[in-house]
Amino acid sequence: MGKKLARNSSSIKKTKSTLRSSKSEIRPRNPKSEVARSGSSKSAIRDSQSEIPAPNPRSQKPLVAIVMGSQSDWETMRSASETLEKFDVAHECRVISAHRSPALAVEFSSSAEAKGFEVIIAAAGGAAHLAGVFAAHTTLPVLGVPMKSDALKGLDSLLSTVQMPAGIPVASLAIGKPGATNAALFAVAILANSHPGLREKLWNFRQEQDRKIRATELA
Ligand code: RP5
Repeated sequence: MGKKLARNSSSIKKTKSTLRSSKSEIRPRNPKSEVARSGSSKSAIRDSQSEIPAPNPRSQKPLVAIVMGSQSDWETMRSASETLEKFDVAHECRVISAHRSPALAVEFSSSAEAKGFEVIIAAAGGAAHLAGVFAAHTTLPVLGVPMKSDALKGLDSLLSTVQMPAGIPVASLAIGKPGATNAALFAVAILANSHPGLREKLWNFRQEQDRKIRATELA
């Protein structure tokens, strides 16, 4: 791994111009202004850290949809949004429930590909059907994030998300924030297949993690 990272480091230097040109393909901008939400007014959203950010209509088309079953999932799923922002990946965040708004879940998932989304991240807790319902209505990759639940600490969400019957796949991540962060990183890895600048950013991210571990000294 060390060798591969070092090799990649030199290739990254060579491809800085590639990175610059690919930025436009992924997205210029204020990432906070590019995510969508459902709920109250824009000013209320700006005033509250707990609210899902409002969309900027002038922004580039989002490539990733982050959907979650409830507003209560946002505190966890914020990590997915923040991770995508680090990679300058345009995304949209929405509350959509497989149970409480089933028609909206079908409507959004069925039209996601036509709208230009390339990856769906779906988070839900308890009897967590959201990722499975989305996967049933689109052939886009669906990454499921099980939310930590009060009753069973997320084991219910994990099993509901991961145990998809053969034929309709959902890629299930870890319970809670680690899963939210990794779902975003996984989305970046998928997008990197068709957006080459992201491959370089992913390697930079890995190298930074590697550097931090090597520099860690225990007191
Ligand atoms: C699921 O039920 C949501 O994804 C959430 O994790 C869980 C609890 O929702 P609230 O009762 O907090 O709205 O649908």
